[in-house]
Amino acid sequence: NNPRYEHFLTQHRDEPQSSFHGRYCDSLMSRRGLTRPQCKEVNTFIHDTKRQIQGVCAEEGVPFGNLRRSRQHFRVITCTHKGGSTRPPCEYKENRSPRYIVITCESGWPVHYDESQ
Ligand code: T3P
Repeated sequence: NNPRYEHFLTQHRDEPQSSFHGRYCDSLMSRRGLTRPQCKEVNTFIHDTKRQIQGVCAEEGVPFGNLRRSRQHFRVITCTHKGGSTRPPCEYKENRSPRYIVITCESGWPVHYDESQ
């Protein structure tokens, strides 16, 4: 229905959390097409239901400038490119601490991930 929302889910939702035997970011960033033609620098994956994520655009979120910040922590993994070559294969470090998510909503649909806090 909403292509920007579908794109958001492809880039930012991984539920249930994939298991890649220790190479979570390197594997999932590649599988989701985020390492071609260049290694994307930073990308966060949210481990939760579509309903919970979309809720941030409604009562589960609060205004944060023009964006929405979640009221509660989400289980997220943020992948940050380790540096070196920007060409694949891409190596990432992982931050697994639960954090607030900050997103852009469009007509009640998440369409852009801004940051985690
Ligand atoms: P996109 O707009 O494709 O969702 O900010 C630039 C990109 O980095 C943006 O991509 C979102 C992504 N990003 C994360 O996914 N997590 C983060 O914590 C930060 C800072 C950026």
